[in-house]
Formats: sequence, C-alpha cells, structure tokens
Amino acid sequence: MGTTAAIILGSHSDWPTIEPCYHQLQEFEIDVEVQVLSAHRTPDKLREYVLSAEDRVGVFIAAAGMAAALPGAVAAYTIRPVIGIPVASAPLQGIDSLLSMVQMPPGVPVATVAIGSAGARNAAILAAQILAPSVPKLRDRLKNFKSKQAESVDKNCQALQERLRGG
Ligand code: RP5
Repeated sequence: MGTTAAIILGSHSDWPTIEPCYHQLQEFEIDVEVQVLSAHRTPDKLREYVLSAEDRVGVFIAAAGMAAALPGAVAAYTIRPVIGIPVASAPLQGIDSLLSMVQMPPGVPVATVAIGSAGARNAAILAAQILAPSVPKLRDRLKNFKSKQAESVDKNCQALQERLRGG
C-alpha cells in the first residue's frame, strides 16, 4: 500500500481552513500531495487523478464546502480510505458540507471529521493512524504526539490552578 497522503481541495479558497492538516502531516513526516479538483467543476480530472494515485496514495483527504460531493466522489473511485473535511463556506457555515459528507449512502464510506480547522487537524492525525501499520516510525511519532499533548494539558492545568491561587 502507498504511504503518501493526498489532500484534495474542492477550491483553492478552502486552503486557509485546510492548511493545519498539511502542517500536521508534515510534522509526522508523511509525504503529502495537494490538488485542487472539484467533483462538480472538474469531474473528469478528479476521476483521472484518483485512479492514477491509487498505487502511491494510502489515504485520501478531501475538503470541500457547500454541497460537498468531493469526498464521496473520491470514495466512488478508490478502495483507499477517504477522510472528508467539511469547510464552512457561507452562508450555512459548513452544516451543508457536513451533512453532504456524513450522509453517504451505504456501500461508500467517508470518514467525516469536524467542520473547519479542528477537523483539518484531526484528519491529519487520523490519516497518520491509518498509515501507521505500514510505516513503523509513524507509530512512535503518534505515541510521542499523544504524550506531548497530554503534557501540555497538564502544564495548562497547573498554570490555571496557580493563577486561581493568585500565584
Ligand atoms: C466548494 O465550493 C469548494 O470546496 C468551496 O468550499 C466552495 C466555494 O468555492 P469557490 O467559489 O470559493 O471556488 O466546491
């Protein structure tokens, strides 16, 4: 199985929301490729890309706003896992894209994360977890990530308690 993560954006306008996903993947030292391809605006190119990426890509991350058909369209062409990130494009603030992604018909799953940048970061972590069985070093990086995260919660808790004690 390929160990590259592919991020597909429905529009270049989705990038500011999705950038944290890219940086998180880089932190895990995962090879990433980024494409702007749309289920509605460039359907032929999307199909061509997904079919051609099958061998090198281990997980697809598809981000889109509005009537977000993109992750479902990607999932239609691949047996690799597909993670969908709903983007909060106006005026429905991402509820529209969340429902489009999460309500996939049975037989074509999309692992949908939270709307916006929190979801973008989680998509990268989930992608790392999906790739980890094929990349032994990734397991250590994920464990390290989790312990650093827990440490930072502890530190913040202590800082808060000191502030409350007037320290
Ligand atoms: C979706 O439509 C894109 O993913 C984007 O979130 C939204 C608006 O696209 P632009 O008009 O900004 O290109 O397909």
